[in-house]
Amino acid sequence: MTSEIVVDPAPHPAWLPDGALAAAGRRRVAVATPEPAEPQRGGVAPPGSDSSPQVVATLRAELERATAAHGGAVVDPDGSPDLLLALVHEVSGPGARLPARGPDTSGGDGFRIVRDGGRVTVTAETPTALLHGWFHVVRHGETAFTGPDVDERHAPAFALRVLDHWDNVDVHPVMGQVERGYSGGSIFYADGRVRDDLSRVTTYARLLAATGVDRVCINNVNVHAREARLLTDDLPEVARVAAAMRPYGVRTHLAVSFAAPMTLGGLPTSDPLDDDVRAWWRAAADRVWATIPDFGGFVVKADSEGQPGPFAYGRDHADGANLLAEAVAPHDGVVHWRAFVYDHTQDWRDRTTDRARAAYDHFAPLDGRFADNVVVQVKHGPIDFQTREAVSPVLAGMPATRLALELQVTQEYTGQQRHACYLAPWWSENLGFRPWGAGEDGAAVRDVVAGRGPSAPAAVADAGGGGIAAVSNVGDDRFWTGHPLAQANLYAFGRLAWDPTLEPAAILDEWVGLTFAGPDGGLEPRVREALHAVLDDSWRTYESYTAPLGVGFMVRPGHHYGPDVDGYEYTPWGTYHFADRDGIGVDRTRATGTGFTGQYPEPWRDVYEDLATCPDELLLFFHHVPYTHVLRSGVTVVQHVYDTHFAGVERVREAVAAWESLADLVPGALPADVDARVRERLAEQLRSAVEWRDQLNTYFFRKSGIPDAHGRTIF
Ligand code: GCW
Repeated sequence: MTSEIVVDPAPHPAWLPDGALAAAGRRRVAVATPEPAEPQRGGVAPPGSDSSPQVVATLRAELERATAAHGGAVVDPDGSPDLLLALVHEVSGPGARLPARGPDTSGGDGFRIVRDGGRVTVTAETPTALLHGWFHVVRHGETAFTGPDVDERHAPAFALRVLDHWDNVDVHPVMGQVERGYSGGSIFYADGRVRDDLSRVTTYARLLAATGVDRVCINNVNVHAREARLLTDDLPEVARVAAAMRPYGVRTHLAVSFAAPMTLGGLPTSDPLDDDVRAWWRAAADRVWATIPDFGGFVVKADSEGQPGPFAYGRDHADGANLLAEAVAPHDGVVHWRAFVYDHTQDWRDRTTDRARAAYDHFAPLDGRFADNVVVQVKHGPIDFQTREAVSPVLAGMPATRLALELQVTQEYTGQQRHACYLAPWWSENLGFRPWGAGEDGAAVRDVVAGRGPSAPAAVADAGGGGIAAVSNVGDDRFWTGHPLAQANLYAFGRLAWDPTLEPAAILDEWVGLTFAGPDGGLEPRVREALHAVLDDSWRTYESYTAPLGVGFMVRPGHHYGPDVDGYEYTPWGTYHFADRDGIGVDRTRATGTGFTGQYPEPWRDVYEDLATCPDELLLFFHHVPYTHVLRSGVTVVQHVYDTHFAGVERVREAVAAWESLADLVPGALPADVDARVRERLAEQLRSAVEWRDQLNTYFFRKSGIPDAHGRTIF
């Protein structure tokens, strides 16, 4: 008989294996509610009803599950539990009121945790906040109980913490089931409809609740004809998805098409100032909230890459966004309106048009005109989720607007979940970027999107800003994310959405401790070490063997995987590097280039403008320089390309070796299926890194004629 690997059809438990619940599960635990909040009808509240009783039921089920697995017990609140989770009308004790309330948030999301002589009490004003408190305890394992006495308050930095799915209902002929998805099909849709079995969606909501994400937009921002109908004919199906996530306090959003009044409503126009169009959107929103009372809101990509928008009617994006805002306002809904607007039919011969300028040029003049329930959602960089690019100046240019930072967890440009690339360090850099330097009290991007940017008006501040959003990397793959180690990116996004000041290495440590917890909650220390070795610097490693010095792209057009230096050079997409025999880079200066540097406030407008002060890692993003330009490291641009590409491959080899050093732990501390998948991905990463190295080095050698100073092999 051949030995077959039996594949467990259940999804991988990610960061919530039963072992991760061991510390709490061994103890006496209790839930207290101020008044009976038991759900009606056999434990399940009717779909669309208030989520609170359901989340209380979830919490009880979590405790039952943990104690059943680990020998503890669920006891009465007055039975001197080791852990008491108590819902209270108002969190009392030292400190101010819990923050993170806004008109469109689900209430106080924070909780208080007190540890006193080994007894832990968590109090919160809402069941969802209490659930977050429970997962906080889980995350801390034994130390949640054995650590020194504490009295702490925890609340999310951002009121809105969203994952956007680019999932299509129908398989798109080019983009597939999930646009830029590298983890199989959609967890929401199969066979052209919402899945019958949505249990996996509930498991997903559980994983998200354990990180801090509390909203999910369930369809692609490129809204095709089939997907548009989620807003109308398919509402009962959307309600089923919402019901699947509600038990974990996760709210549902939909991406909608700006042309819906025409394509779905049969109107002759979608003009945002047309009365019939306004009435159509109001009626559409009324129907949505009548079906799903805790629905979150709409996400819109308009006038971008072929999606319809207000420009067709000579209107601007404030007109467009406010049209939808008016429709959802009676329901406390929110509109996430994306700032990703640029000309994708550019003439490559035209050196004056600069895609990097587009979002600011379109949106900054509209500051102050957006309704209070509009969030303008801004990609972190001015181009498109590159491995390295400058921080978008839009984030500093719209003080009177609720802005959200948009990140990409799915690794479109960062190795497509075939390469291990832990993105938290990159996101942290963006969140911590200070657009005004030490000025404006040193405010950072994370302050701006929390509504605490300089001169934020009360409406922006009170709403807690626009928060954070990211494109999910999840699919119906057994490991959720294709590459098992890409789960760390999803986890890290959720944790940074809750607390953007967390250290990436500390987040990774949490993720490892939970994900690789043994049955009793313990972790083999070598697993921790190896995962830090593989992941801590993996984003910089990826950067080193791909596009250099902030120039971006150089990927294969269309699918965006693997090297193709000139792939986009003569295309309409506006993503050029301008390499010739003498030099490379995009001149975005005010003096001689596109003037993009002028979109930044001081100090960056001058720091980036001047070759002498522009940071090397963004050199080619802002300047066109000769290959012989000497970097701060003392080497020339072309030598830097050679050095980093050779070194990058060696670092991938080291990652492979670090993983292989765990071979004796398989199976056991390291499950065989995880090991097999990671090995397969690492082999592809190494192959691909070699390809990147050789193509990039050869390209620049052939262009410049300058040999490698160390005489290494270039083709
Ligand atoms: O990065 C680009 C992707 C598109 C995507 C677009 C966007 C959903 O290549 O696939 O479309 O960004 O963010 O809208």
